[in-house]
This record gives sequence, structure tokens and C-alpha cells, in this order.
Amino acid sequence: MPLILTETQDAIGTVVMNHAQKRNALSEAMIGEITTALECFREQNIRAAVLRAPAAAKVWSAGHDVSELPDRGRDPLGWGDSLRVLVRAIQEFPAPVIALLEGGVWGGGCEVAMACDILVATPETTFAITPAKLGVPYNLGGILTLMNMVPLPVAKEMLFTAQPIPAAQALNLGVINYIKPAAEIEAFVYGLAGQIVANSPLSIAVMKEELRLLASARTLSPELFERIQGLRRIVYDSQDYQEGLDAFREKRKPRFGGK
Ligand code: YXS
Repeated sequence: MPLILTETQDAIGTVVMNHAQKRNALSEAMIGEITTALECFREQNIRAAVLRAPAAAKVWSAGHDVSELPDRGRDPLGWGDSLRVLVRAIQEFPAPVIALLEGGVWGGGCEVAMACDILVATPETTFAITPAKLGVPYNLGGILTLMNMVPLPVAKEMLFTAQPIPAAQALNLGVINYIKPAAEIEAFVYGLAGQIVANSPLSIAVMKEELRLLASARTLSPELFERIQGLRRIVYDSQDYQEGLDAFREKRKPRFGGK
């Protein structure tokens, strides 16, 4: 059974993440279907895309599929990790991607939502960035996305507490563009998409790529890069990382020993 639904109309493409029983956990299979859909949209010259869960979903996405995270000793979020592939596919898609956000957005789901160009949420939407909850070594791309979205103290609070923040706070912080009631959000998002579709696709595609290149423009010396990778290795080599995975799989609270 497909894990997503897709639709195209009036140069607007829609991807609905539709794996309710796993709360739209971003598995390799689901990510493959989403990236394939984006490739089809590109071939069809889609001028705006919408990424969403089914209407009134309680969970937009539960984040990375934890069952696909490797045991300790291997970087769980390397370049080839499927979640990284999806984030890049959204960022490199030549037309704006609008995240229509209903329900809880968890872990890597936040990074996918933040990779989108415009974010519209309902008042009930929440955002939780959760590597600390699982003992996962967040990767540089995720950290940079967050640093580009919120002030440092807020990024630290979200990362250190792993607690959900409400849509109202996300709006105040500028993480999302609008909050709309559930009954209005769909019409509002497709109205926004219609405004985009009426403009020059070439000009928009180039501006989107310019913004992506400038937002990621950071000088990082090889020594600094190696130091950061070494720090991350401490985490994914640790007993705590394994404990976080085991606790999730055994549906119990993790007991982190700090080593
Ligand atoms: O027990 P069954 O087989 O029915 O499966 C359960 C859950 O195990 C499954 N599920 C997941 N499977 C894989 N990966 C996930 N992330 C995931 N989340 C859920 O879906 C079935 C229903 O889950 P259940 O009973 O908990 O649903 P609920 O409605 O009571 O609660 C929904 C959530 C989202 C609040 C709850 O499922 C939850 O807290 N999920 C984990 C959210 C999370 O911590 N995500 C971060 C994953 S790690 C990640 O994204 C990155 C690596 S990072 O950490 O760096 O951000």
C-alpha cells in the first residue's frame, strides 16, 4: 500500500504523508516515495508544492523511523541517511514547498518541515526537536537549519529539553509564517500556492536556490569539521545512544548513564 498520496492541479503538486499506523514516521520507503513524487512534479513543471498529512491528523510526522536507526558505532545521520536525502530534495526542489502542518511535528519531522519554504500551521500544531530524548548525535545540517530559524537560546531550549513548543510560540519566533484554524488552513495554503504559481517560475527557482546557498554559506575549517565529527562520534559510539534506541523499541523510559 502506498505510504503517500499525491495530486497535481493547476501547477500545484500535493504530497500527503499517509502512514497513520506509524504516525508518518519517515522511513526509507516513505522518503523514497516522497522524493519520487518531487521528481515527477519537477518533470511536470509544478510551480508550487504542498507537503502535508491527512486533514485533522493528530501527528504530522513522528520524525525519523527509529527502527531504521543503526545500533551504536555508526553515524545515524550521515550524508546518505534517508532523512538527509529528503531534506536536500525539498531544499533543492526548484519551486516553493509549503508545509501544511496539522498535529505534532516530531524530531526529524521538524527538520523536514523547516526545510520547506513556507510553513502554515493550525493552533494545535506543536514542534519538538528530540535528539536528546533518544541520545542521538544531531547532525550539522539540522543544527544549522535550527540556528537559521530561531535565536540561539531558543535553539538550545528546544534541543536540551526535547519538549514540544506550541504553534503560537513558533509564530512569534518566525519559525512559521501563519497560524490558521483547521477549517481554513487548506483554502489558505492553496490560495498562497496560487499566488506563487501566478509569478515567474524561473525567477522564483533562482531566488530559492540563492537563498539556500547563502543560508548555508559558512566557513568551516577542516580542523573544525573534524572536531565536530569527533564530538558526534562520542555520542553515536556511546552506551547512551544504544540505551535510547533500546528504550524506544522496548517502549520504556531511557536510563541515560552519561557514557
Ligand atoms: O507499537 P506499534 O508497532 O503500533 O508502533 C507505534 C510506534 O512505535 C510507531 N512510531 C514510530 N516508529 C518508528 N519511528 C518513530 N519515530 C515512531 N513514532 C511512532 O507508531 C505506532 C504508534 O505510536 P504511538 O502508540 O506512540 O502513537 P501515539 O499517538 O500514542 O503517539 C504519537 C507520538 C508521535 C507522540 C509518539 O509515537 C512518539 O512520541 N513518537 C516518537 C517521536 C520522536 O521522538 N521522534 C524522533 C525520532 S528520532 C529523529 O527524528 C531524529 C533521529 S532526531 O532525534 O535527531 O530528531
